[in-house]
Amino acid sequence: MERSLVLIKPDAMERGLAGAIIGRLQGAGLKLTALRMLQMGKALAERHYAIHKEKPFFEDLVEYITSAPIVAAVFEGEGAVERIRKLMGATDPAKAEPGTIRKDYGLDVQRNSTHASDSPENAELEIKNFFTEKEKFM
Ligand code: IDP
Ligand code: MG
Repeated sequence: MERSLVLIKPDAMERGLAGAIIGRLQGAGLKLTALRMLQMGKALAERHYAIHKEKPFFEDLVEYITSAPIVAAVFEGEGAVERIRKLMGATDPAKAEPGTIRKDYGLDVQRNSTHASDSPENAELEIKNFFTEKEKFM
């Protein structure tokens, strides 16, 4: 089944929005299959956002995403990647469609509340940065 990595970013965590955002994805029929809270270190942030390392906003982005604890989640479903991108809306909340998560919760183009994978292939790579396949605790 198709999977997507979702991150609830520091701006949303600081406003207590993790439950609301997870609830919206579950309410849309996506299945939550992994969940953890963590504070990203610089190395993980640079790996997760490696594709943007030449962008002018890269350093700021790494500083922001490592600034506070986040929630990482895996959601599963048919066409999950595209469905979740649609539910989140455009990168810039000001340009996001009404009713999307970023329109409702995002603050600006950087502090846009969520990350979601942009292809099934990238989802599988991104998930590996945050989860091992079979976790057991005792
Ligand atoms: P996406 O999260 O919608 O896939 P990307 O272009 O992959 O958007 O950018 C990754 C993240 O980098 C965005 O979610 C946002 O937090 C930040 N970002 C993107 N563009 C800008 C910008 O122009 N200024 C500041 N931050 C940006
Ligand atoms: Mg992206």
